[in-house]
Amino acid sequence: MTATGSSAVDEPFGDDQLKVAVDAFEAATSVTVLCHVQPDADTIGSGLALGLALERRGIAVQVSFAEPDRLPASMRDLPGTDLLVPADEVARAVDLIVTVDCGSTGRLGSLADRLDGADTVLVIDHHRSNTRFGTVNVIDVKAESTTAVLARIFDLWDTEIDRDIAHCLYAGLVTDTGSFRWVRPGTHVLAERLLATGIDGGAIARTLLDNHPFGWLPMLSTVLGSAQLVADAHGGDGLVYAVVRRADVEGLGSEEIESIIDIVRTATEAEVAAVFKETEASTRHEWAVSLRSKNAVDVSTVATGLGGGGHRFAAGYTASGPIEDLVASLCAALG
Ligand SMILES: [Mn+2]
Repeated sequence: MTATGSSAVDEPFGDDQLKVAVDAFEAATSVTVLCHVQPDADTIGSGLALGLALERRGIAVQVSFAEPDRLPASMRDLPGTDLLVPADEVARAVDLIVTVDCGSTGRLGSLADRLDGADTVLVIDHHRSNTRFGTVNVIDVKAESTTAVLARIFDLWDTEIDRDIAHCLYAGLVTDTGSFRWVRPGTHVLAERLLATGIDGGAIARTLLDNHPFGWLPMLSTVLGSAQLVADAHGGDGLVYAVVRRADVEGLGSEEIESIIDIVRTATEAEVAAVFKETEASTRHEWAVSLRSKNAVDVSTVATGLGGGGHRFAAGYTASGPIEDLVASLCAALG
């Protein structure tokens, strides 16, 4: 398998590297767009925006993700959700599979088996840890979101970013930038362009980010009560962590669980924040771990070393065992 279109981490990402995506779209008559498991608004926003663009060109397209069975509630208002198909209905053979916001084949879950049935696999992403598993890879590790990468591809492809597509792209941009906290030159230019289509940026952000059932509040009380500070972690820079057991979050959705890290990471005394989330297989003590850092630590490297991946300041991995052991492993990995 020959990979093309990859970029080294510190090289500027040019139109020539994006053009390979346009070439792949123009050569295809049937396309599957795959989003990652436990989808967030960047992977779904990317999947639906691309699905809408392909559909308008008359190209047969399915958009899907392996799990859970239903789209998280906060994303059900996004345009293009009629393009979503259940995982077991995803075609076995197509010209082109496009994965969006997926750093590795593991992020595809049970749908990873579809990769073998495609002539071309195009990986569009911005994760630093991306394993470049496509036959064509368009991975801009400096991009704010995968939707920001797609916006540039659409321009090269002469695809109009209308209100529906802008809504999907903005969904990924506003969430992956943490409501425009993590930005770079050009981020607000893209945001302005999307807003100028007439989308309601305030409503989109509120729906995706500031919208929790009442049960979120007592859950936070319990979970934040578990928070611990390891002041001497990473040479005294500090680690703060909290533990989320299944019982704490019963009846709540993924958006509620994923919001916890954004509160934990605000502790002034800690450079690194972790949230240990107990997964379904609780008897085996299995955990999904979210990591965040502020400045000095590249948690993408830390998470990759522990079997996961992500971005410089936001990453994750899975592990099993008692919490004390997981904290010890994490502290050892932080050095
Ligand atoms: Mn993303």
